[in-house]
Formats: sequence, structure tokens, C-alpha cells
Amino acid sequence: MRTFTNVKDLGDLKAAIAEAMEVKKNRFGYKKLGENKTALLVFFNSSLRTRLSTQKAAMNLGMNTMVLDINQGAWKLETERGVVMDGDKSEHLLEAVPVMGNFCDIIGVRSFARFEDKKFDYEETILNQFIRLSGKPVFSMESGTVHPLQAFADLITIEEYKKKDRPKVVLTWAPHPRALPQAVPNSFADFMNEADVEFVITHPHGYELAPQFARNAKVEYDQDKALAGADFVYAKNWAAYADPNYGKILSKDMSWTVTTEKMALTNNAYFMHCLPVRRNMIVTDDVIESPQSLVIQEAANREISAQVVIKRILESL
Ligand code: AN0
Ligand code: CP
Repeated sequence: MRTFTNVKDLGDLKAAIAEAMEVKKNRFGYKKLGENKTALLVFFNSSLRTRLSTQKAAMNLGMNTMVLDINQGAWKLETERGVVMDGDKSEHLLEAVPVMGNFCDIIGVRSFARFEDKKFDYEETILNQFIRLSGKPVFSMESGTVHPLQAFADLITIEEYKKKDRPKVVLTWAPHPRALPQAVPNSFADFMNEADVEFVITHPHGYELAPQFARNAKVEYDQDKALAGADFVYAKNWAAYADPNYGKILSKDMSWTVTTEKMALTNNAYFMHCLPVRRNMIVTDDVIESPQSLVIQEAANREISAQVVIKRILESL
């Protein structure tokens, strides 16, 4: 594996899930693979889980890890070619990335959608510069349009907790005070569309995801109808994708918050969220604290998804 950005990079999904279960039972069984190898994790944005779980996964594999926070200690980077760099950016990505590539064997990149230019975000401009210029395998740790390590961890969690062969999984939009990227719902849809689940997406009108991620998933605009019979409820906020509202907040309708009453419509569903979550906006205290909430187990599986991905990259070096 040279890059990891979407479900297709994993190949046979059942085999990837089986590998995840094996890695989870035997985390330290592959320590030789990463000996004298270095993982560089580059963050343009904040992170708690990705930062810790990806480092932990690399360490489980015997690797050394280096974490670079752009904007905090490193020079601020220009990303557009042709700009007269007379502002606050001291260095260009075009030099910085090959330099970074010299000091490591694999690179993880976190760089959120900026919502300034849809084309810039959806062409994965920053991630692709790393792929093109670093000379090293690159994986997304949430980039412009995708968060595949999260979606893979989500799928592993669903596999662990499902009580039937083909559970109903509902991705529901929920309100949030700030405009958030589509990366998490995009990748969740990317994975669920390939998984053995009945997948339904529910959101207010105007929040349709990009067709390359939503694909043939059922979209139900009535949240109550979507939740009926659900085995897993996956909540997330995202800003609008469709033009002319790209990156905008169209609704803060609190009737979309996942409450005990909403969960009562389901088949005693498990509640999932990638975290960080704003309580009593996305989900109430009662639901996230209930025995049906899997948010902590889901976050723990980030170590496993990262370990499978890094292991496969190391095996291909
Ligand atoms: C980010 C997002 O929604 O993409 C990261 C989630 C993993 N969330 C926030 O910025 C709050
Ligand atoms: N879920 C997730 O990626 O969390 P962080 O933003 O804290 O890494």
C-alpha cells in the first residue's frame, strides 16, 4: 500500500477487517516490521485522537515517530504556487515537503478543508503535494475530503458490536455552531457503501454529500423515518457541499439533535460519533452516557485502523 485515502486502498474489505481483529489481539506481534523506520505525522490542524492513536500504532509496530505541528513551531507554509510571499508565510510547501520526506519512511497528513475554494479542497491539493513531492508513502489523517482512518475504525466497531449479519446503519446530520468539513461523513459513506450493511443517510435539504461518496446510498430527509429500526446511529455535523452554499451553515435546527426520544425510534441502536463532540448540540448527555454509546470504544479502534494501515505500508516498502 503506497497511499491510504479511501476504502478501495484496503482491497478486500473482509480481509482488512479480519486483519484488524488479528492485530487487535496481537498488537505487538509485528514489532520487527518498523525497526529503524520513522513515521512523520504532520498536523496543519488540531487533533487529540489521531495524534495519539496513530503514534501508538506506529510504536506498536516498532517505529520511531515524529510529530510536526505546522503553525506551532514550524514555519507557516504557503500552499499556492505563484504567490508573492510578502505575508506571514515564511516557507513554501514545495520546498518543505521534499525536506520532510528526507527524514522519514512514511508520512501522515492532517489538513482540513478550508472552505475558501471547493476545487482546492476537493482536489486534495495539500495531500497530493505530499504524495507527489515527498517520495514517501502518504496516508490521510483527515485531509480536504476524507478521514479514512476514522471510517475504518468505525467499520471495525460496527463489526464488533453488530447483532445481525446486515445491520441498519444510519448516518444522521446534527446541528453545530461552526462550519465543519464533510471529510468524516464522506469517508463513512465511502466505507458503508462497500460494507455488508443497510446504509441510510439523513440530513436537512441542502446537505447532500458529494455523489462520489454518497453513491447509491438511500437518502431520507425525515430523520424520524430514517431512524426507525436502526441498529447503529452515527451522528455528525457537516457544512453544505452543494453550490452555491459550499462550506456554509444552512441550519442549526436543534430538532436534529440525537436525544433519548430519537433513540427510542431505533432498534435499541448503538450511538456512534467520531469525537470531538459538542454535547447537547449533536447529542444529549443522556444518550452519549448511555450503555448504548460506543464513542469510547470507537476512538480506541483508531489505534487498530492506523496499525493495519501502517503495517500494510511497511510491508510494501
Ligand atoms: C473535525 C471535523 O468535523 O472534520 C474533526 C473531526 C475528526 N471536527 C471539528 O473540527 C470539531
Ligand atoms: N476523530 C478524530 O479524528 O479526532 P481528532 O480530531 O481528535 O484527531
